Amino acid sequence: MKLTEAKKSSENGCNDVDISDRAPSVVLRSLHSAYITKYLSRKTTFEYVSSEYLRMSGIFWCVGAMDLMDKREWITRDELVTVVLGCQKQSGGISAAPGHDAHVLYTLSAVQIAVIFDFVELLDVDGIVAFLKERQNEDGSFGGDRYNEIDTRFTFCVLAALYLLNRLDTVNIPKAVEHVLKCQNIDGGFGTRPGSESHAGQIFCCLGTLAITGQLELVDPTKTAEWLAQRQCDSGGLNGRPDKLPDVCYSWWVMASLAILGKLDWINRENMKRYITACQDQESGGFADRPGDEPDPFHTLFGLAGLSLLECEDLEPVDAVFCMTKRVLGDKSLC
Ligand code: GRG
Repeated sequence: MKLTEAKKSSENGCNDVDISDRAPSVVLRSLHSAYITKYLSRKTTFEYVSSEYLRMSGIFWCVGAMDLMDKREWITRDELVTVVLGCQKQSGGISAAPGHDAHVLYTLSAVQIAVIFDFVELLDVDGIVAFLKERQNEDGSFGGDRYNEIDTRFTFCVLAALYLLNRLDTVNIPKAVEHVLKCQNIDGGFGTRPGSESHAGQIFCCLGTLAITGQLELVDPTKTAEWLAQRQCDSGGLNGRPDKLPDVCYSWWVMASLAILGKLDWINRENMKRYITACQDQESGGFADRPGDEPDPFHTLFGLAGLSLLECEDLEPVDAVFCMTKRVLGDKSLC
């Protein structure tokens, strides 16, 4: 039975959830590492098979979550090298899984995995860079793949991957920044494209892009941070836009954005921690979007990363731009 029910909060008009007194309040580290190990070892489950289309990112979420808990020996470097190299296409880009098309989303995830397990030198870096460079349009925007759907997520993916590969100079940075600024709205937020609704995930991508390119001073931090801080509901959880339910992944997208702006103290940390820890599954391990829902690797990474931003429970410090530990990034860490 679900521990929570969605309810309308009378106080701020935001959809919210109740947190049960029985919900966990400390980080269940060993359960989470068991959950991740089991998730990647049971390759015939419906959950695993049906998520093939995003596999490379799924592996990054698992690898990233384990790295935040300082677990290194749960998977071999060789296994990850085989997976990543098996997905590099003739275009140079990397796909979610063998037989799928290359996309910037999975190319960034593959580069992040290679950085965490220290095998960038085994990648065809020139091929990756050529694929990423080709995604830029005349107006500075980036498409995700050869079909050229435009989204500020893809701008972030390209620039983050190039930064991690030391090849940022390959694309037109002033044009990329100009395009990102056109995606800002009068409420201080950013959307997928010029004129699109502000959304916390896109704000993260746009601020991350500006941080990577050293152009953060082009935004008014107060206005954007106000919009972000208003995402906190009475339960302590954060939503991604007004009048939506809280979701543990926004503990990352919103808090990382506030951290990039130097305004992480604009959310109530205690309530935030209470919400994130309540999203843990105390039987199987892993985090869900909301307390009592089914856990998955996506919410597990972003739940742990959110707790790391809050400096909780012995988790490795996380970089707010790359969602990777500062330990693996070394002097590449930005925030
Ligand atoms: C991991 C560092 C790192 C980068 C990846 C792909 C990407 C870069 C960022 C994605 C940012 C983003 C758009 C996150 C939002 C994801 C999400 C839960 C979307 C759901 O949107 P809706 O409209 O949900 O279905 P809401 O919460 O608005 O109801």
